[in-house]
Amino acid sequence: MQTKDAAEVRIIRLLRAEGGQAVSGSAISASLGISRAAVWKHIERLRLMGYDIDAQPRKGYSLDPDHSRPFNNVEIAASLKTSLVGRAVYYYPALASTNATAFELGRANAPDGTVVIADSQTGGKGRLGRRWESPPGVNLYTSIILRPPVAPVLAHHLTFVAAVSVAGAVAAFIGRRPAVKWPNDVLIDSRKVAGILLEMDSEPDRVNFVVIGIGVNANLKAKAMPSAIRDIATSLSMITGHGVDRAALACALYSELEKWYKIYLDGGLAPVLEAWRGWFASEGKQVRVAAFGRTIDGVCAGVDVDGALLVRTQAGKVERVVSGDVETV
Ligand code: BT5
Repeated sequence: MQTKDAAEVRIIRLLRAEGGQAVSGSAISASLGISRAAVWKHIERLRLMGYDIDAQPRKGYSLDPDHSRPFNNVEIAASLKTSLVGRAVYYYPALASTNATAFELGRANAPDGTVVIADSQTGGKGRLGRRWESPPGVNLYTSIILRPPVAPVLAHHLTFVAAVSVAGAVAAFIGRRPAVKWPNDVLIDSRKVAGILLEMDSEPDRVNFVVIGIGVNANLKAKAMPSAIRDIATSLSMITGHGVDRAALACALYSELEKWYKIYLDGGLAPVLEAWRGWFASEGKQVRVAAFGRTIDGVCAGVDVDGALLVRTQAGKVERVVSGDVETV
């Protein structure tokens, strides 16, 4: 686990601030309040984590600014601009599911805003027992623990908080606007680039915590795409034609999430839904909804104040859908 205040995170920040110039061991030790031997130990560990740190006698340590940045919890904690989301960062090379690990951490009283990240998942989960393809080395798989002071029946609001956050972060990386599909997909050119899975631990009238699981296809290449999603998925790099720094993507996502979570806590769902509608592309379109073994065909009439999907059927009746899968037809 890393936090913004951990020694290795502070060393990376210090070295980065010098833009490749050397910082003496004694300056680092004074700044962090630790011995020079301890500084050396941390530098050794950082090198093992993939940081290209040079040590020169009498000059000190420097970090090559042009070297590609590794993807780990030090890098994420060092780049964070948030105060709540990411206050504790857990990184793992491989997990069954970041949501499952976040759930365990939540039960063990991990603080509000704790995040879990994995480079790969062996059992990445979608909704309703579906699978989230999670190959190593390319994408972002992260889960965020939040402890909102809301009743369990309102916890699904956080799906919308997450969706506007993911859409905002994705837009910043590709330089154009993605679309959100009700309730939880982010699409570019009708292909899925990100998915959101909300899980919660609650008592009858109180949410203990929610886990917001987010998967974003970042550097997945068309050729490497698992066959199950080849025809329906895309990635940020497929859209932009260049690679994405996953630590920067994670931090952009955490900043957006912190911003929208605060807006939700201060103003309720209304301002979040207003933003969400701005990304929603299905209103006025012919849709087919599969919900609880039932199929509803009709024209999408938007979402109501609680985020439920409204579908006007041919008979003129407006159906209200709280959970299901929507296809535009
Ligand atoms: C979702 O479910 O879209 C929620 C996905 C959440 C994944 C994150 S990763 C971090 C965290 N830890 C987890 O274990 N999960 C969360 P759903 O709406 O049910 O969509 C699942 C469907 O999306 C699958 O049936 C596939 O059709 C498609 N799919 C699977 N993997 C994909 C991928 N990498 N990119 C795009 N589409 C994918």
